[in-house]
Amino acid sequence: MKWPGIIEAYREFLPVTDDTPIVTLEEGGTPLIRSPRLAAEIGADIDLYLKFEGANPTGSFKDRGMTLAISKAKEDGAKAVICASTGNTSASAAAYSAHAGMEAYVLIPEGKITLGKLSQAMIHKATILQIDGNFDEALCLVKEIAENYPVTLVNSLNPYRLQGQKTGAFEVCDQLDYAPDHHFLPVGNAGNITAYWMGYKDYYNAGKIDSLPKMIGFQAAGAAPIVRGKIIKNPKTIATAIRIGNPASWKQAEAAAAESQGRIDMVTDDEIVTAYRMIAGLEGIYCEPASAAGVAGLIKLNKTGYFKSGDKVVCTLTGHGLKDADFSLTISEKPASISGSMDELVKALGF
Ligand code: AN7
Repeated sequence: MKWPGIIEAYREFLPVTDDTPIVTLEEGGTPLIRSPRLAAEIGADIDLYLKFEGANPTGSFKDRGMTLAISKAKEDGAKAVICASTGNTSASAAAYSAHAGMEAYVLIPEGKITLGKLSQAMIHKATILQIDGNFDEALCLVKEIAENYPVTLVNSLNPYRLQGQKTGAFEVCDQLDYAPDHHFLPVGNAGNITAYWMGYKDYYNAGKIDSLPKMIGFQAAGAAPIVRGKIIKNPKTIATAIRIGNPASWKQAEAAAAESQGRIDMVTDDEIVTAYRMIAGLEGIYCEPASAAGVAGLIKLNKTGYFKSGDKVVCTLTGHGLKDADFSLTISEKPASISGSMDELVKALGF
C-alpha cells in the first residue's frame, strides 16, 4: 500500500475532520534501524534502534508537525504562515506552504543556519528575513506579528505542530510492536520530547502498548537552559539546530522527563561530534550534528552503568546530514588525489 502521510495513517489520534484539507508530502513512515554495531562499540548490552527522521521529505522531523499545522491553517482560511527557525522549521514551513499554495515568512538568525537549510527555504520561495539576533529573539518577534497581523504562527507554540510530531512515537511502537524502555532525543526548543511523550501516552491510553518509556533529552552544553535552570542569553554550539537559550516548551519537557522518570541532561560539542562520527561510520546513517546529541547522551549514560542488560532503547535522529555537509567536510579526512594510472591505484588501495 502507498504510504499516505502521517495524518491519514493516524487520523483517529489527530484533530482533523472530513472537512480538513490534507496538505501532505507523505511525511513519516521513516526507518527504525537496528544498530548493533554502535551498541557493541560503546560496550552497551542493549537492543538499540535509531529512528531516522532525516528520511522525511524535507529531511527532518519537522514535517510531521508541519503537515498538520499547514492543513489546519488552510482549513481556517489562512493565506500565509510565519515562523522563526534555526533552519529545519523554515525549510519545512516553506515546502508545505508551497505545496498548499500559501505564503511563508521566515525569520532566521543571520549566519547561524546551515546553507542546506537556507537553500531549501529559498528554493521553496519563502520570504526570508535574517535578523541580527538569535533564534529566541526571532521567536519573540514572530509571536507578536502573528498576534497582530493576518498570518498563522507555525512554530511549535502552534498546538497542531506537536500533535503531528507525536506520530513519531506511534511509529516506533508500531514498528517494534511494543514501547521501548528508554527514548533519547536532542532538545532545542523542547517541542519534540514533549510531542513524543504525548504520543506514547495516547498509545498507552488506547491500549496499544502496555508500558511507557523513560524520556531522556539532551541539550548542548553551551545551550542548556533547562539543565542549568536559567535562560541562556547567548547560546553557543556547533549543533546550530539546537542553539536555543529559552525553549518554548521548557515546562512541558521537564514534565515529560519527570512523569516518565527520565531526565534532561547535556553533552559537550566534542561528545556530539564523536557520536555523529560513530553513527555515520558504524551504522551508515548520516544525520546532522544536533541529531547526534541523543546518541551522545546515550554514550554518556552508558558509562555510568545506566542500562540493564537487554534494555530496548530508541534514539531519534532528527535531521539529515546533508543539511550540514559543510560541517562533515570540516571534520573528515580529505580524499587523496592520484594520477589515474592502474599502478598508482593499486598502490593507493594497498593491495
Ligand atoms: C535537527 O528548526 O527549532 O527540541 O527552528 O532542527 O523540538 O526544538 C529545530 C530544532 C533537534 C530540537 N534536531 O527539537 C527549528 C528548530 C534538529 C532540529 C531539534 C531541532 P525541539
